[in-house]
Amino acid sequence: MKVSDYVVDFLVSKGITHVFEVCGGALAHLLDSLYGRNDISVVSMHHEMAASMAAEGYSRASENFGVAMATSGPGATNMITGIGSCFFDSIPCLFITGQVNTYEFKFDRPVRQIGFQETDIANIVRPLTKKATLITEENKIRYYLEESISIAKKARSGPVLIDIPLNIQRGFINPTSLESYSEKTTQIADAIDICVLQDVVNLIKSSKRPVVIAGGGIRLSKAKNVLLEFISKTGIPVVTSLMGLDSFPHDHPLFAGMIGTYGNRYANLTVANSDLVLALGTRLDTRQTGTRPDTFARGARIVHVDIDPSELNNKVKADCIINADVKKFLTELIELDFEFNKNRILPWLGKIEQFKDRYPAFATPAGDAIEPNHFMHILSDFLPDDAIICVDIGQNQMWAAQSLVIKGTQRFLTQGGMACMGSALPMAIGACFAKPGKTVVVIAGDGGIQLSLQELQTVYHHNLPIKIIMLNNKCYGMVRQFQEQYFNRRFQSTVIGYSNPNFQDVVKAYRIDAMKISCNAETSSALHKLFSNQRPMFLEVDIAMESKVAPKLSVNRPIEDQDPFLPREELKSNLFIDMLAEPETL
Ligand SMILES: Cc1ncc(C[n+]2csc(CCOP(=O)(O)OP(=O)(O)O)c2C)c(N)n1
Ligand SMILES: [Mg+2]
Repeated sequence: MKVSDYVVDFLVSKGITHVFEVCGGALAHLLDSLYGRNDISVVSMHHEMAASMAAEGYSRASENFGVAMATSGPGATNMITGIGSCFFDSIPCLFITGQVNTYEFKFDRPVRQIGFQETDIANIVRPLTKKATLITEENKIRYYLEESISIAKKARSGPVLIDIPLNIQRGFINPTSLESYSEKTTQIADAIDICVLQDVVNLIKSSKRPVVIAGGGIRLSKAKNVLLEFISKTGIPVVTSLMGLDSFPHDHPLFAGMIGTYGNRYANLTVANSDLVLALGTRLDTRQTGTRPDTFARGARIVHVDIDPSELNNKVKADCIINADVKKFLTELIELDFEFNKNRILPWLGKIEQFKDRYPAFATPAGDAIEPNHFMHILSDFLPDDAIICVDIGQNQMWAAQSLVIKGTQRFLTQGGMACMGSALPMAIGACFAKPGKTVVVIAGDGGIQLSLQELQTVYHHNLPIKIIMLNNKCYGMVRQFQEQYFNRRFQSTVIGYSNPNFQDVVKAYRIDAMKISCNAETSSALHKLFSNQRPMFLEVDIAMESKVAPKLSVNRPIEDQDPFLPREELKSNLFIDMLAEPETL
């Protein structure tokens, strides 16, 4: 049997339905093995970055793993950004690259290149993958495929790459006599120490202002339902990180918003004031804690649970660290069957409601102009309970995160660590193939969409029911806002030197229906139209260039003190903890 046929059979046996790729000579045999198959399909993208991110979207949406393929040299290097995104956000994904024949590969000879487009991609992506392997023997194909998938999916999950030279692709093997990979035993202890769990129970019982921070790990460990169970048992309010945004329903009475630099003010106040933080499956990144982690939740005992031991006691020092899968932690905690008197935290819940009333995530605009946070709130009403919302990078991402009401089984897919402009559209394409029939929405800005515009052709070609909503502020808004705050409005390269095409014309050139709105009165009917059919559609939403993401945490401020700043007396009246002195340097 040909090795390339074996690779395709292997993917099918793992439940893979689609492979995202851009062709090239070094992929020739793998592509040929995909020809005419009816158990797996090829989705030909128009840029390898998009192929890598479509695989990422497929993986995020399917909760299996995605596969992208590219040719050697530029094809392989173009995938690096998607590979890195999977690494930072713990997304299991298999990247397959074609390589020149092993007899044309330089190995350790002191030349730059021997074969045409020869590029040592495995070594290049090693710091961005859990494992990157150049295959030099046909008979190792089964071993490395099995090993790679096992490593990719095992917590903490992430991307793997397999580089397959042409002569290996076309080589012949006897599939029944191939070496297989047997998984090594996991290093995580089987049961969590009962004394540690008991300590956590005691902390919960004695706390008056507890809060759960749900991170991306809740989704990754499939702990959404057990988290809901834990919350209904204890009545503890929940905030999420950006990555954890879809791990708890926003219409739940105990949902208290998203925390962080661009977090909801009420969410940040909740964490700042808490006396017990249960941080579950979150790395407590600087974007969540602010630039001074020592000031973060400084009145609270912190219990930090994470599958990755290196993330524990990393930026934030916790009182109790537990290296475990969060699903396992929550399940074992619930099994202890402890009683928790919910009444003791009623005043705390009342306070959180007060914060929500006082500092809502959006306001109804006074004039005609579209206010992005308000727009997101209206949009939520149109989204089916199982919609997959793919969100790009920039102000648009933060408005969506602050004000969409994520409910039912809705997904919110966005890149956290890599945060690459132009990622939402290809991720949506991947999500569409992973979950056919679901409404898939893209939210992007005018700057970001241009990095993936060519993929409108993929959308058209497959008639994917993707609803693209582009917020047009005619600039790189997120960086412009930064320049306004810290660079005295010197808008180099965000406004100066930046321009847009006529998006309506461009989108129509791809034979996709396009609409545009510029005032509030048009919003509802446009959204109605957008979601009235199963065709791809594009909605351009004109917003003011000056639109800001607010609130926003400035450098050196603790999370409770976001910009626009509250009068000091008002901030003080919101705090159960001591107010910090003004920072000396901003
Ligand atoms: C590939 C890439 N290049 C640069 C950046 C830095 N960056 C972050 S947000 C942003 C501006 C995004 O502009 P736009 O897509 O119009 O969104 P807006 O902030 O205006 O909503 C830039 C340039 C990035 N995240 N990704
Ligand atoms: Mg913009």
